[in-house]
Amino acid sequence: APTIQRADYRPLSWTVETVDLHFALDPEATVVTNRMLCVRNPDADAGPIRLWGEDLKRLSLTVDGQAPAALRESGALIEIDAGGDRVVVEVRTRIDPKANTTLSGLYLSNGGFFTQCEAEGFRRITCFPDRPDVMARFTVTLEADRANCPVLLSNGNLIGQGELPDGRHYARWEDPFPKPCYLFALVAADLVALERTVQTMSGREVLLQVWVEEGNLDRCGHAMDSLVHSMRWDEETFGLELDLDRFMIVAVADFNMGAMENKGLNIFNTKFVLAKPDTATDIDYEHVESVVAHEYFHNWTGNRVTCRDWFQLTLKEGLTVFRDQQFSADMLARAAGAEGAASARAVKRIDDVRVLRAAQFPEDAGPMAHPIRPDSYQEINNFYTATVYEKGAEVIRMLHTLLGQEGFRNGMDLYFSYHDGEAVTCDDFVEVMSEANNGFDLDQFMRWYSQAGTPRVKASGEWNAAVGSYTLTLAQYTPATPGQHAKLPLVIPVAVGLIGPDGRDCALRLDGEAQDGATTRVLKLTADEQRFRFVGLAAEPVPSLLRGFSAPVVLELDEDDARLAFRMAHDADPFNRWDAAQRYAERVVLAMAADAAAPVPDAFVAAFRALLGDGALDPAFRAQALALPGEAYLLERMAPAEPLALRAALVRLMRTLGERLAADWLALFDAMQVPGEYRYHPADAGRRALANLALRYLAAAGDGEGLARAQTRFEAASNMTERFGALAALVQSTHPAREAALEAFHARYRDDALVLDKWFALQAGAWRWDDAAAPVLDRVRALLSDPAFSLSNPNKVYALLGTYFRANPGEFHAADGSGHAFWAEQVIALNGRNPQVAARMARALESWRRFTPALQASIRAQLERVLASEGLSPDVAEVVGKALD
Ligand code: BAL
Ligand code: ZN
Repeated sequence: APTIQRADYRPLSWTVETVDLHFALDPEATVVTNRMLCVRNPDADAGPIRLWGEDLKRLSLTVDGQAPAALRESGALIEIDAGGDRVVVEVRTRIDPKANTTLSGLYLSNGGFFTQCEAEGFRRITCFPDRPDVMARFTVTLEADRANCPVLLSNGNLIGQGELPDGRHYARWEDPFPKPCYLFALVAADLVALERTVQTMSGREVLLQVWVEEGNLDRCGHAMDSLVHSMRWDEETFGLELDLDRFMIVAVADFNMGAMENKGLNIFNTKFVLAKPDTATDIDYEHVESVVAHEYFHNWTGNRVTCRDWFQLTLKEGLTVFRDQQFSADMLARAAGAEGAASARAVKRIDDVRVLRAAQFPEDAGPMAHPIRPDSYQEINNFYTATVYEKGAEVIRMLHTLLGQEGFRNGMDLYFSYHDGEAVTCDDFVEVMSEANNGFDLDQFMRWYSQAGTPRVKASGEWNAAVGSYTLTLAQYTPATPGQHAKLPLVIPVAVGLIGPDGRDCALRLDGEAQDGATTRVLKLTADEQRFRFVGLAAEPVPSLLRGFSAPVVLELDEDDARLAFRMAHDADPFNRWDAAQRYAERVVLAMAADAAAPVPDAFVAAFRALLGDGALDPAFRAQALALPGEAYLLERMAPAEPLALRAALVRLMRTLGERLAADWLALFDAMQVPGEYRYHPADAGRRALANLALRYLAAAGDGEGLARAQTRFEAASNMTERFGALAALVQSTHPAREAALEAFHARYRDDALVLDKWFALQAGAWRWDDAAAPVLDRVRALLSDPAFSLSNPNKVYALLGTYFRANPGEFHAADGSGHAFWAEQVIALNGRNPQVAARMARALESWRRFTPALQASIRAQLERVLASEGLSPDVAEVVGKALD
């Protein structure tokens, strides 16, 4: 596929002012009539009207009612010559939603019609200038069979509805706000809604609806509450109000992404809407809340102000992820009360950083590495990445840190006052941030938008006892990434504290500055290397750097075990306290992976035990601090990566911590029981998480009492968090009850697709604790033919295949190459059905060059096999091609 370059952006010669769409919906032959008022763009060069269409049967195309004078086609692009400044182009197309397995454009799910248009799905519905910089006002008429599709929804406000002959009916919708076509949506299905009416900050009444299949109505309450909380938060935090009379969320079981922010009609993967205690875990509840918030926040950051072109994707995604992270942190802090707020915020920060390290750091170090604002792509769908989203959010967070809460808010206000209703660029955003802050210099900061790769910050300290000064030297470098060899220094905010020998933070004073009593301050690292001299210190301090993870970098700092244990016990910054535990665990596990005979150090067990038993610490925080670093992250830290050795080390470490701390874990489990009926509340969730973690360690150690507790909990649990936690512990053991528990779980939830996803994932992600046990691949293969599994449903693919490929490296990278061959088989099978999903699975092997030579040879052969396969989609071709490059 051709490569598209950011630098090639040109405005279109013609845009669209209004569009009137008519859908005669039919599962196999839907006819779409699209009447566009096309207008010449005064800011562009003269040229033809450009439309894109893909997989369409074009029935007719007229310009002002006539056949066009000249029409040229090349691939998906259609060019039409037109005179004058305003013309009406009418296109009729026929599409086959039933045959559309890509889930992009118009498709069927359980008999209903749904759409997904971002990034370029609209061109699979009709011919249109399918770019985000074309913002038009949409009016939409839907016609469908009333019995099959009693509910007909589109963006905006309902302006008409009625009956038609032959059992059909129609609805007409009008969206008052101009929007790009990627925000268009329709739903025609048999659904019911949970409704609520609320008042916005200016006193307007708005109708909120969550639409689901009838049997799911009892699982919508949390999504509705989350929506109301999101609305309030955006009003209070940014002064942003809902701009429509009606806001709808629709749940659909077949969906490529998590959810989609279509104007006024958000379409969601059921996974991020449905929740009730018996079927959803605390983590599911959290995810529902944050995804509802994310999509709702897009209404301003994404819809009212959108992207000029797809290279600017992080303009809306990085900013909106930052907003949803802040929202979740505020919600957690509020629930925790004044005393627990800091810890609650840190727990959220830890969650976000775990995701960044597990998904984004490897991406930044692999063949798909790209800046948060990429310079080129072959297939835009491949760039909905952890870099654009999560690193993008980190970049916004750094802006927030540099400008402060108020400065950031001023910048946001100015952004909307300048750009409401426009399609803009990342430069536009950063420019208003600067302007709203007295011209704050952000020129160098812009490098975060153009440089790929995870920067390294190397820190070292020098203590001068004679004068009581501590000189911190910070140096930065960013490793080369594909196509970007030379890197320039970035603006890196480094939040610093200095811990005294008594474990308390020292008051910070830089040489030449007055004492202000602060114990954490943000240093701005802008050069390759800088020194910061702290004075007035009574004794040599222990540095605590990058507090709160103030920048998305790898911190390189020589700390011995004793110092890590000290910070694990004393760092006043809860994020860094967690990070010290992670660093210590990483060091121990990597040493064990390098040497199968290396023991688990007593000092580590002691430091772990101290955290475990520290009742002053919030349970949710302890659950984070006692969980080992993620396997994907650890692999990233190994050179070369040896997944089997790493797994063996993790098995041994889990076992040892389970055995040596068995009594502590048992006591902790008992102490963390949550009495009474289930409610989703962060405090309860923290206790349940810690209890579940205790069971994991006990099960890993094969502890009889622990396993008995797991079995009892599994059988008696009143909610999914406890039931699934117990099941997960049993599965992570060699206990004979393991299989029976899996079967019982299946029997109980056989008709519940979302719960079965958990069941698939648990088995695909299982570790082997018994050398004689069969490879997990045997189980994954068997599950492929389970009646509940389907390659056509993305959630099923992510649960079974995604978990095996991405979350079970110790099995997937079996030395005989069986996992790799299976990967190729499945990627090829998916490619023909759903290229987006196939490409996501394909990415599981992109970092193959980091592995040992034998694994590299095995993976390369399978990458080549996929590349040579027939009918490869541009999506998969880009991933595999870049991996082999
Ligand atoms: N815009 C795609 C889905 C999301 O990021 O909300
Ligand atoms: Zn988004």
